[in-house]
Amino acid sequence: MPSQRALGVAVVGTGKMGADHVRRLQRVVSGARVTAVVDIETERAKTLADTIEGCAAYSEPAAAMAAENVDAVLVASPGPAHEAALLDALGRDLPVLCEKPLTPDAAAALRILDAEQKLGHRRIQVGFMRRYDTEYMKLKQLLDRGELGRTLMLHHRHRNPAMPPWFTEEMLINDSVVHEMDVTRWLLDQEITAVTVHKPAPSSYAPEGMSDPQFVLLETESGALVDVEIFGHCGYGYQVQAEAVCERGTVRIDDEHGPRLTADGRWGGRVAPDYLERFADAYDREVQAWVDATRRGETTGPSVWDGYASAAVCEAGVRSQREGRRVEVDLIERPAFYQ
Ligand code: ISE
Repeated sequence: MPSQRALGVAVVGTGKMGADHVRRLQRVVSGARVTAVVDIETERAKTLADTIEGCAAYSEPAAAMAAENVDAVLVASPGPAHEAALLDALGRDLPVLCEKPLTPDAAAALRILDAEQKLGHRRIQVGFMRRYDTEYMKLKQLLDRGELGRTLMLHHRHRNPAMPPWFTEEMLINDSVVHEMDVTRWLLDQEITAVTVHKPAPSSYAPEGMSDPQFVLLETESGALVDVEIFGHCGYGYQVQAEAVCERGTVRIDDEHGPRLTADGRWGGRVAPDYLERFADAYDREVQAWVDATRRGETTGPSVWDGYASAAVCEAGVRSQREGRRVEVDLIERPAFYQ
């Protein structure tokens, strides 16, 4: 692929996340332009394509990938649609940035893992954007330096103001806690071995059929314990916090994202309304890193192995959520290809 010209990207899925990535590719990131948008909602795709010069609308990912001006694919459709699009892209040896979750279940993730290995080189980066967030990156650097000794525990809090109407109880694990699963594996550089989901008496604002909030306990290979509070309907804003408890100190990342105002005998700041705002910089950095690596002919960042491993942890989490007991994670041995 010529590295001089801008990377032509097909964005698959034009919902909240896909539309934000289209804006980012067009206006924020350098070295790329959106040449195709894909959605089964054809009118929505067409309306978006019409705002971008040289961009065409498609209803099928495969048709967009066959277009001459498409060099790479950004997959931002709902999780169940990922597998087919990823297999199409691998079939054409096209570089992909795939939003999380890679796939909603581990069996589908394994099929992608096999297909990429058969291709013989990495082509897929998984969109775990927290790895590109400044605060998480600093936390990782601190833990990696080792001055604080081993990490014994991680405490995570993950609060959303409200979930969309189609959001299910399983998605609290597959769509939300999947971030903490990936971040835990990345920060501690080890796999998660077991999951236990506890459900406190639900908030009276929890929708029908969803116990909200939930408390998820992860165990890791080295015996570290990791808790995650996931709250889908906290009402007041989007808040993500983490604390590492190490042998010689603790490290916390939390709410210092904007100016702190002091007036009228009070101090305080603003809580972001959603993840697009809270993690805007992380998304920008993630997509820029993907475009840059792709133009160099490389694939970097979270791999299909990371996507598969977190899908396997999610599967254990959803079982624990249903059965109310501790569930061990069923993980294949890591292939040498992903070492
Ligand atoms: C959403 O899909 C995301 O990926 C957000 O990052 C996460 O915080 C939120 O809980 C999910 O619903």
